Parts: sequence; structure tokens; C-alpha cells
Amino acid sequence: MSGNGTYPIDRIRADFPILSEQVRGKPLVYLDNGASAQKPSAVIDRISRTYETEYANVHRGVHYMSQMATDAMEAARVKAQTFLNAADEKEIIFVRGATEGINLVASSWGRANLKAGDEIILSVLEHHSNIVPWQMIAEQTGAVIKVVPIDDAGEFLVDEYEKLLSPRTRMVAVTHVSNALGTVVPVKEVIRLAKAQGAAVLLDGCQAVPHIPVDVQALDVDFYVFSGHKLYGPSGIGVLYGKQALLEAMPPYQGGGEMIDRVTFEKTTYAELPFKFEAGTPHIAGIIALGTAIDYLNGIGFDAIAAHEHDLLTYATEQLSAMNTVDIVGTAAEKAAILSFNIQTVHPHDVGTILDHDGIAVRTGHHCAQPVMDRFDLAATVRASFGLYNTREEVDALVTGIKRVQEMFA
Ligand code: 7TS
Repeated sequence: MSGNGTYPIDRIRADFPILSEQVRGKPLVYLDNGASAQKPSAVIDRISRTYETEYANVHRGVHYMSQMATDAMEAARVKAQTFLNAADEKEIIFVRGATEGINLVASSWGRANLKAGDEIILSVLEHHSNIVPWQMIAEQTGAVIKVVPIDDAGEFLVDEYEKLLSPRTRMVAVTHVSNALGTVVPVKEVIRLAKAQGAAVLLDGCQAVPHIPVDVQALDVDFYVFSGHKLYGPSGIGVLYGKQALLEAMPPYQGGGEMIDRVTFEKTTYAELPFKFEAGTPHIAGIIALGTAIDYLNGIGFDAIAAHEHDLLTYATEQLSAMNTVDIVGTAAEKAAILSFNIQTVHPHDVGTILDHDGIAVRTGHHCAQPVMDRFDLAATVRASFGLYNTREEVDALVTGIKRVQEMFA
């Protein structure tokens, strides 16, 4: 049961076969959704069905199977468009994941738009995949990176951000929700201030899309990326949204089949959007099943998901706050489904290993966000990250596990 009596938790849990698995003789308590979420049967079955009944390469066959696969893939593009409320399906580019989406924008948009002395604004909260691609393009173009600080609660400091903005700011690339702390960044304000300076904005939506509805038109954001595997869909597939005019003005990222209009050794012309950015055979079954994951989420509804996860986060935060020797890292006013903490004097990896013996899966380490760890002068944290199928009983299991760790190290 959850704290919210109307949420169909039992039915939802039954949709995820892996949740009935035992780990070391104990029921699996999966609290590592920030790293990757588990898959409902609908998604798993859709992958099988694609290969069993409607598989061929896409966009190139006149034959029946190729047309079936192409139609299913393009239907998934429309689902992703609707999911983000993009104005046009051409604005949805399928990529391997958020990492590839950010690399695509940094490389392609960056090459076309950045020159020496131009400024890129990131924040301390970024995952490495929203840092390193910008460092690489900065090195190539002479652009300069500025970093928005956070406070002791892990809040994005809008005042400090405002001070960093200047007419030289060309790109603001920030996360929508921090993977290490759970902080929800005030992205509407971030975008409004960037637009006032004429800067483009990319949002890394990896940790946002599983928890909160996103409307790219209402946000007026230029680029938005997310990974399918954190959204209860397959790994190896993700989405880059870009405003059509920006994508049209950008050079291709990779060359190859699918992305061309006409190839001769003298000159090659490129395909229209979105195909210009989709070189090579895509992850066909993954794209189709990502569409199914989106259907699945819509079937539950974001209001219900957000309320359920808010209840779990609040319940877990209360319990851990009450434990002396437990320090919660990241206490922003608005957080989404992520609880990072440390047990004083116990190394996070030891905590993770002991919890694993109880069947509890959490992530320990720097969470690919080393600047966040540096900000708090930590090497690592333990991170419990919740999903739509977690329960208060699982939070209780985590609390019992933490008590066991405390007793072992007392
Ligand atoms: N951005 C954010 C905010 C993320 O949380 C992650 C993955 C990525 C980008 C990269 O996504 P990928 O699918 O391209 O790898 N974050 C995590 C995590 O927190 N634990 O494992 C992966």
C-alpha cells in the first residue's frame, strides 16, 4: 500500500515482472530508479512483438514488413512529440540517450554558433554528460564555460545565475532535476532570463520526465533531452527535442545512410528533419517500445505519479531526518523522487553493500556528478531514487537496513 489510498499500487507492481524477483532470498527492493527504471510487461512484450511480427529495416523498403516497422517507429515519434508537447514531429530526433543528445547539440550547434570568447553557462548540479561535451566544444571553439553555484541545500542560485548572464552568453545548458540531489531547477525563470540575453537553452530532462509533465512550448526551451531507460522504456534510445528553426540551421552530427538526400563524390545533400540527424539504422524496436512506455505513463497519469512519489519522498525524508548519524545531502524546497544521504563514519559503498544483502538496491558513489560532491566536500553519497512502483513498505525496509548498518558500525 502507499500513503495515497487511491493509487493502484498493487496493479502497477504486477505490471513489472522483475519486482517479483528475489535477491539473496529477499524480495527485491529497487530504489535505483535514477540510474535506470524497470520495465513493465507492456514494454517488454512490445519489443518481442516487434521482432516476432513486424520487423524489418525502416524507411527503405517497399515491402510489407518494412512499412509496418516504419509506421510503428513513426507512431512512436508522434507519441514522443505529444509527450513533450512539441509543435511538430520533425522536432523529435531519436538518439541513443541523453548523452548522445547533448553531444549532438554541443557538437553541431556549437560548431555553427560558438566562437572565441562566447560564453556557455552550466550549473554545479550537472551530470558529467552535460559538462564534458561542452568542455570539448569550448576547447575547439575558444568559448568559455561559466558555472552557476548552488547553496548548502542544493538550490540553484538564480541571483548568481543572473550575474553570470551577459550579451556574450550563447548557451545555457542546465539540468531540469539534479540526479545527485533531486533539486528541481526553476527552469522557467532560467529560460526567461536566458532569452532576455538572446541565449539558447538546453535542458537535460533525464531525471524530470519520469516524474513531472514537460511542455517544451510552454517552457519555450530550445533543446530538451531525455533517455528512454529512465522512463520505464528500453536502454539505448532517447529523445532530443529541438526547435525546428534551430535544428534546420544546424549541420549534421554524423554522416551515413538515412540522413542524406543525394550522394555523389562531388557533393552530398542532406535529408530533411528529423532524418538529417538520424544517420544509420536506428534502434527500431527500442523506439517502438519507448512509445509504449510513454503510453504506459500516460495511462497512470502524471498527477497520480507525482502525488505518489511525493508521498514516498516525504515519508523517507522524515524517517531519515529523525535518525541521528544520518545526514541528508540535498534539502531543496522542491525535489523530485531522489534522496541522497550519508551515514556518519560509514563509507557509502559499505552502506550499499550491506543494504544489498537485504535485497535493497541503491546507488552509491559520485553519481557522475563530481562537482556536486566537491561542493559538499564529499567523495560519495548513498542515493535512494524512487519510481512509480515503490511503496512505503520499501521505505521501511530501507530504514531497517540503515539501522542495521548503524548497529554494525556502532
Ligand atoms: N543527465 C542526467 C541528469 C542523468 O541523471 C543521467 C544519467 C544522464 C544525463 C545520462 O544519461 P544516459 O542515459 O545518456 O547515460 N544518470 C545516472 C544516474 O544518476 N545514475 O546512473 C546514471
